[in-house]
Amino acid sequence: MRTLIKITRRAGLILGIKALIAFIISWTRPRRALAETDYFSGTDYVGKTRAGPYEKFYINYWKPLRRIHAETWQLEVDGLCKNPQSFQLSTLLSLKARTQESRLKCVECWSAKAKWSGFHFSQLEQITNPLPEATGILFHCGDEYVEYLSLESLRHERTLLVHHMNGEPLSDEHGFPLRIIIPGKYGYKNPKAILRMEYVAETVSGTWSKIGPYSTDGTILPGTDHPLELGKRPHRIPGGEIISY
Ligand SMILES: Nc1nc2c(c(=O)[nH]1)N[C@H]1C(S)=C(S)[C@@H](COP(=O)(O)O)O[C@H]1N2
Ligand SMILES: [Mo]
Repeated sequence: MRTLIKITRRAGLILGIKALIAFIISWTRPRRALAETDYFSGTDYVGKTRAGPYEKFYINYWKPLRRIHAETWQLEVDGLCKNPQSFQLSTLLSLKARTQESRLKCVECWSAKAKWSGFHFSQLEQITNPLPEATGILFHCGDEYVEYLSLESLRHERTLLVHHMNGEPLSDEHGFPLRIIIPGKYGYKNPKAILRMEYVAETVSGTWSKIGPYSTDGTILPGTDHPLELGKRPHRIPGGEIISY
């Protein structure tokens, strides 16, 4: 009888220890996952602004953006690809880079020019290897902005994944740590503060083309532009990338 009590006690103790271990694992797991995806500083926001130093290059954020921490941020590339990857900023900064000048043209009339430095999408594509059914990428941004670009437009020679603007790392306002610059398309097709690039099989209407009467494709149309650094004087544009001023 005594040995039986001893045995059940021991079994009880083992069970108790096992339950405790399971509890500790379940408690630490979600916390670890949370730490991995918490890119933000938590309290300090960047909003939409057109005043002061931003008079010559407006800032557009759909929702206030919590500032992104360089140390915890990783670019997630996943979805329909053979080799989903997380990239640290230092890895992206070590990719072969290029600098080009181009004008960012917002569909709401204004435009502004800058020198952008970054790398071509083909370098990420070679590593992540999209599946044949992938047609484009859905960009998920820090302010919950979502935008889609076809693989064809991402492969365009002028498209850049940008980390520097005018020789400085991107400011939080202009999309730190990584944004797209695609000069032939309106600003809304140039997502900023990118967190995740998801290979998808279908064209998706992004945040802006859902809010306003704007095309999903976003190619700049013939019309009138009001460049900020040229006193907003009206300039006729033929459509596509603005190259004449
Ligand atoms: N994450 C994010 N990216 C974004 C936007 C936004 O609201 N959120 N606005 C877009 C629009 S409409 C424009 S015109 C450009 C403006 O870029 P800028 O703020 O660097 O001038 O950012 C684009 N990228
Ligand atoms: Mo815009």
